[in-house]
Amino acid sequence: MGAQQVRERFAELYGAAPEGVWAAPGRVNLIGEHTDYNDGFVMPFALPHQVTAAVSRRTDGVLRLHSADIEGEVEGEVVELALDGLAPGTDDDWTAYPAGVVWALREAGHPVTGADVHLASTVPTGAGLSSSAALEVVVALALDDLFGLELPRWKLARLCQRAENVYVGAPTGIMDQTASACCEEGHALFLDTRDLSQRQIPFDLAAEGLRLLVVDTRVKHAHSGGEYGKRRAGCEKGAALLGVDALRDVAYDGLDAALEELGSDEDADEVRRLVRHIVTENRRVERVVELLTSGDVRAIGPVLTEGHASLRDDFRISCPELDLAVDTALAAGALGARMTGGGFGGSAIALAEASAVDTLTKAVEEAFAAAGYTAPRVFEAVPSPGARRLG
Ligand code: GAF
Repeated sequence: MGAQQVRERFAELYGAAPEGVWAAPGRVNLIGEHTDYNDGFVMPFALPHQVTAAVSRRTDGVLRLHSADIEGEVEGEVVELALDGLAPGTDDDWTAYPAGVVWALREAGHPVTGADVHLASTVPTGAGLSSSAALEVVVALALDDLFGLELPRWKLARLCQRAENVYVGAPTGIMDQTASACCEEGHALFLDTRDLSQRQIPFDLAAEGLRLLVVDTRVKHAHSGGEYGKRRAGCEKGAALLGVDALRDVAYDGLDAALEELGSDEDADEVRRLVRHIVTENRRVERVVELLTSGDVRAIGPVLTEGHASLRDDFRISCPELDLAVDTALAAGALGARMTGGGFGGSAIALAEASAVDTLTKAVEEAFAAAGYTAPRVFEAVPSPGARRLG
């Protein structure tokens, strides 16, 4: 959605031009899944798909929200909310994300006195590509600019996470908001979620003759549902049983000893599997960083595929559509493939030679049709810029 279109629609809705237009992207996570609430490592990059927001300040304690095209919703009326009435659990539709950000900013003591907001999104929703984080971050960045808050990007991400955890009620980690706020074009973001230290890792696939395809299975997922929270609770239980602050503290070399310590009865089995995924996944992120920094991009393929097996067999958050996308991509010549994001639906990614893209896309589409699944949406993901002001 172009900035000009969003600006014009804002003027139609609110009767004056907006003070500015901002954009924040969705993301693909290359590797490092469910590690973020275990103080671990993640490695997302920004998509070209983004949420664009035209925003003006208000001084009367009113927040007006309008969205052009939140997927699955008919374009509705302008929603008007009183800032003093904002409270966790009061909104149960898309407005909870921007309203939650305003609530989190004010709760942290920032002087936000109201706003008119018009949003348009090109990020597929429920596809594991962080459409909600993009929605939060674009609003946070616009308000930060307009009210002169000058918050660092990591802090904006934290406030957005608070909006999602407390206001919306989804117990997610910090990866998606940080990705949307901090990613850079042509790079993947190596983020240590313990202290939020970051490194931008050059990730120029085109220069290598490679492509990264996203297969949106169209199986919708939601993190406020119970399964995400159950995995999180299981990881916390594992950390407590092992006497560490977070599973990040279990060293890869000490994994066998840790698994033994957890015992071998049936009850311990689930926790053991969760621990094994987190510890090996952190190692995989480090491995991908090493390979990318040494210029061996093709060699990350098998590491991605290993990550999928771990999410499917140990963390148990894949689904038949994601497995079919991954298996078909690999059989059609992908160098590596895995599900990406929170799981239970959403998207898979496949790393492939540029020359293999058409064959691979066709193979996935045919496999979905043969299985009787809804047609997937397959597109190329190019590492794109993070959140920014457009005008
Ligand atoms: C979702 C969450 F929002 C993230 O915090 C992260 O846990 C991810 O699932 C899994 O890696 O996107």
